[in-house]
Amino acid sequence: MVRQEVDGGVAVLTLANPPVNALGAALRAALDEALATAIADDSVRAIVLAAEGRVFVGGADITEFGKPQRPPSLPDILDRLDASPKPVMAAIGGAALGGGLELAMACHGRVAAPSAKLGLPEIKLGIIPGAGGTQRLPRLIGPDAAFRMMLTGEPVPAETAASLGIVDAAVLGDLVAAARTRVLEIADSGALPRARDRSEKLTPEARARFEAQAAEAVRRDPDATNVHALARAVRAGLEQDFDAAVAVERAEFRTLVEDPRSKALRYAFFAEREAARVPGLPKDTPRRTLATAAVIGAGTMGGGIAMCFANAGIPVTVIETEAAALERGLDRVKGLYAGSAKRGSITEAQRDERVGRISGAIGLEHAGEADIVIEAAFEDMGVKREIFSKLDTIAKPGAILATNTSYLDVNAIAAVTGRPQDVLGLHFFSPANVMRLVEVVRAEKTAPDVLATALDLGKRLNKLPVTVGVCFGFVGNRMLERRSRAGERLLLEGALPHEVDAAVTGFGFRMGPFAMGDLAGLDIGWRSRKDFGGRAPVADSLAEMGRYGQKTGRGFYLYPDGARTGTRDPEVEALIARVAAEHGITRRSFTPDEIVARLMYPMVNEGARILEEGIAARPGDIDTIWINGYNWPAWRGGPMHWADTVGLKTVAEALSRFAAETGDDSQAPAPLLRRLADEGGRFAAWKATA
Ligand code: 3H9
Repeated sequence: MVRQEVDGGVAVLTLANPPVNALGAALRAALDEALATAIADDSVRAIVLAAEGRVFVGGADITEFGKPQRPPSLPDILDRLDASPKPVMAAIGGAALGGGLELAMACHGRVAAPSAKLGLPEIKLGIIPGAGGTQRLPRLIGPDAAFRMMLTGEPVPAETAASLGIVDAAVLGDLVAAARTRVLEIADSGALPRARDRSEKLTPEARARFEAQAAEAVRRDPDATNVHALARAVRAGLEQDFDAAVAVERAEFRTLVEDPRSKALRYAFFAEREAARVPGLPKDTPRRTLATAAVIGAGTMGGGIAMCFANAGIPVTVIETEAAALERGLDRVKGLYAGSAKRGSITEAQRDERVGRISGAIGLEHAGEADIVIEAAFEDMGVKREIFSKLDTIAKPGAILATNTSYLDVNAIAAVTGRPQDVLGLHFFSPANVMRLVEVVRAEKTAPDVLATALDLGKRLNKLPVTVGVCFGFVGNRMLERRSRAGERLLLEGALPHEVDAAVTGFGFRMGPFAMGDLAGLDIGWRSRKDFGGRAPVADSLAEMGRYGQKTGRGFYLYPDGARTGTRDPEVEALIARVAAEHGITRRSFTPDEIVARLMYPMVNEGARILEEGIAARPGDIDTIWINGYNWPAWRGGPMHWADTVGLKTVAEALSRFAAETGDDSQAPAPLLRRLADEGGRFAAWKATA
C-alpha cells in the first residue's frame, strides 16, 4: 500500500490505495511503518510523501466513522511527523482533501501540481477536521482565511493554495523531483519548519476578522452543530497552546461523528455514489459514441440543456419551428453566458467558446446528424408523439432519442418510433444549466447501451444522473404531488399558508410549498391539473382569479411593488375558510410538527410504493433525487432516511390515522411500509427481491 524507494539520501514513500487513497486502517498502518523505517534508516536524510492516481489523498476513510478505530490513528501518524528529525515533503499530485490535506500540512513543506486541489470539506459531512486541520491551516494562512475555507468546505486550486501559503509552490513538470530537491535543501539548512510552530499570521486583525465571520456563520445557521464546533476549535487555537487546541478539536470531532446530522450527510454521500450503479447494468456494457447533440425547443429548458452540452465541450444544435422563438432562446442563452463572464465565473474566452458551440436551426430535419437528440418541447403527449414519429425518420441510425418530459409516459412516446430501444427520458431540472440532478428514465424497451451511454453523458455534463422507471411524474414529481395534495388539505383543515411554509422552512427547506408555488407560478399547476386531472381547490381558485403568484403581484401571498417575499393576505385566508366550509370541513389549528408529518409522511408512503413497483432501485436513489432536485435538507438525509430516523412504525400509524380522518384511502400505509413497520424494519436495510 505504500511503496518505498530510497535514492540519493531521499526516501520516496508512495501511497497506493485506490480509488482515492483514503486513509483507512490498512493504509495508516503501512504509512506509519514506512515513515518509521525511513526515519530509522541512516542512509535517508529526507523523505518525500507522494501518491499514485488522480487523488493525492481523499481524506479519512469515511466508512470507518462511528466504528471502533484500529491504531494507528491519523493523529498518531501526525505526531510521528511532528517528532521526525528528518524533513518530510508532501508532493501533492491531485486532490488533497480532509485528512489528506491535514497529513500534508503536518509535513515540513508541500509542493503541488497545478491541477491539484486542496481543501478541508469535512463541514459538508457534518463534522469538522479532526486531525489538526483547524489548527495548522490558521497557522499557515491566518484564522480568517482558514475559517472561510473550512466553513465552505470548497477546495482551492494549487495556484490559490500557493498564494495563500497552504503550499510552498505549485510546480510544473516532475513533481517528485521538485519535492526531492526542496526537501534536500531543508535537510541541508538544518531547520525543520513546522506549521504548528508558526504564529505570525495569528495577528489581532486576523483574529477580529475571524470572530466577525464566526458570529455571522452561527447567526446564519444556528442549528448547524458543526459550524459552532468549527468556531470553537479555531478560537481554541488562538487562546491555547497547539496541543491543547488540537485536543479541543479532537473532542469536537468525536462528538460530531455521532451527531445524527453527520450520519445523514455521510449516508447521502454514499447514496449519491451508489446511485451511479444500476442493478443489472454491468460496468462493461458497451457505450455509443456521443460527439454531437441536438435539442428540440429553445425555451427555458431547451436553452438550459443546450448550455450543459456547450459547457462540456459538445457542439449542440438548438431546433425551433420559427425564427422568432429561436432568436429569443439563443439571446437568452447568450445573456446568461454574458452574465457569468461579467461575474467572473467564466472567462470571456470561455464565454465565446461556449456560445460558439451552440448553433440554431429551424426544422426537425436538422436533427439528422446528432448522436443524441433531446426533445424539450411543450409538455403535451400529442406534441411529443408527433416529434418522435418525425424524429424516427430523420435521426441517424443509432442516435439516442431522449425526451425531457417531467411527467409523461416514455413508453408511449417510444412506441411511436420504430426504434424504442433508442428512446429514454432525460428529466433535467430547472434551471437546467444549474441543477445537478437528472432523472434518467429507463423505458420498457430502452437498450442497456443507451442507458449506460446516457449515464456517462450525465457525468460528462457534470450532472448527477439517477435512473428511474416509467410512471406519472417519475420519482421526484410523483412524490411532490403527494406533498402538494397534503398541503391543500392542510389549508382546508385549518393551517394557513404562512404556517405551513414556516413549518417547512423550520424543517430545513429553503422555501415552503406555498411561497414556492407563488415563485414558480400558480398557473403552471392549475394548467397541468386541467390537462392531467386532479383538483387543488384553493390553488385553483387563486389561479382562476388571475392570482398567479409573484409575477402578478399576488398568489397565496401579496407581493406589493415587486416584493420578493410575500405578506399574508386576509382575502386569501377568507377564501380558504370559505372553501373549507363548502367542503364541510371544520377547521382547527396545527403545530409545526403536525404540519411536517401531514406533508412528509405521504411522500414517504409514495416512496415506499415507488420501491415496491421498482421505479427506483433503492431508497438511497429516492433520497439522492430529493436532496439534489427538490432542496430536501441534506442533513436530514432525504425522505426515506428521515423516515427511518423517525421510526417506520410511527410513520405508518400516523398515515393510518390520516387516512381515517380524511377518508382518503390513498393515505393508508403502502404494503411495504406496513410490513417494515410491523417487522421493526428500516428502509436502509431493504433490498428489492425482484
Ligand atoms: C476526514 O478526512 C476527517 C479528518 O479530518 C479527520 C480524521 C481523523 N472515504 O467520489 P468518487 C469512495 S473526512 C471512503 O466517485 P471522484 C467513493 O465512495 C473526509 N470512501 O470519485 C467511491 O466509492 P465507489 C474528508 C471514499 O473521482 C470512490 O471512492 N474528505 C472517500 O468523482 C470514488 O469516489 C472528503 O470529504 C473517503 N474519504 O471524486 C472527500 N472518498 O466507487 C470525499 C471517496 O465504491 N471524497 N470514496 O462508489 C470526494 O469528495 C471525492 O470522492 C473525490 C474523488 C473528490 C476525492
